[in-house]
Amino acid sequence: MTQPPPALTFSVLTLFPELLRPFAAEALLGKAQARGLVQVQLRDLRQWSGNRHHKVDDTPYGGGAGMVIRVDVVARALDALRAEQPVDEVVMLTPAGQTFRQADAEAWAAQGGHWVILCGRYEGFDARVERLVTREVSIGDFVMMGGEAAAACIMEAVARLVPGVLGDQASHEDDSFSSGLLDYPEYTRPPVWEGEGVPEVLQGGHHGAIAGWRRTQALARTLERRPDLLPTAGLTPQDSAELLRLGATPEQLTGWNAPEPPASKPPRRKRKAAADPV
Ligand code: JD8
Repeated sequence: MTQPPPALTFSVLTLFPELLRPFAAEALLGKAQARGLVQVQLRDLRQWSGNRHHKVDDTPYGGGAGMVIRVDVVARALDALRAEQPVDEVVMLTPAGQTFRQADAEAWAAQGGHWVILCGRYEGFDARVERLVTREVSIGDFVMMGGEAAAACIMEAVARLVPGVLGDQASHEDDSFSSGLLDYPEYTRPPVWEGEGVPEVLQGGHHGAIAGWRRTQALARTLERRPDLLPTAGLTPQDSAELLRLGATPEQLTGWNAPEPPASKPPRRKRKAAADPV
């Protein structure tokens, strides 16, 4: 029997493939690859340096600290990957990118195909690399030393949503951020620990009562910790009534007074086709 190709392939271009090797091999990603659902290829950018010293960076024009990764090196690497296998998306990881969210993980997993992820180091890439990519992504408003840790986060978030990767498909329907709310609290044995018991309702086996308690807990925790999520959480009229009872203001449910969320439609670049010669 011939196997279908993986639904999703990540080719990670990095100066430190060994940083990501154990991550790609372990747990979720390892199993998904073993089952042929997802593929992770780690590719050393130095392979395309074009010089015997494997040097891929140079000093910044205009001066300043640090080094910048050369655009010609990245272009050669992408050409080589394309010659092996058609590429659908090229993602540059950068603190200046659009923030990666659960909605993006869902969209990338549904789209599938071959995704190249560019991980920079040092001061990042020559600005002209922007012409070679379809997306620029950040994982959040904090500064890291390079893109590898961000690539690990993104690959894990996307791979678990590829059909068949998670054993229980229902289990990501109640994920926080998919439901739009934070998760309700979970408990396991022992039933009492250091004087703190497990809520009685969870030990009663009344499934309706348990579902109602969990929804209330998810609403209360979201109101307490992440009220910014409420306006887009897809609240039912019953949820809204419950939140008002929990002390939410009507403004917190509609967000009319909240700061603007970041733009949800990022500029999305597809590589421009070469102009036809006349
Ligand atoms: C890629 C180089 C380091 C970038 C000076 C120190 C993502 N959420 C995120 N935070 N940081 C990154 C990230 C940082 C990177 C590179 C991603 C490549 N650096 C830099 C510019 C300024 N430093 C990130 N995704």
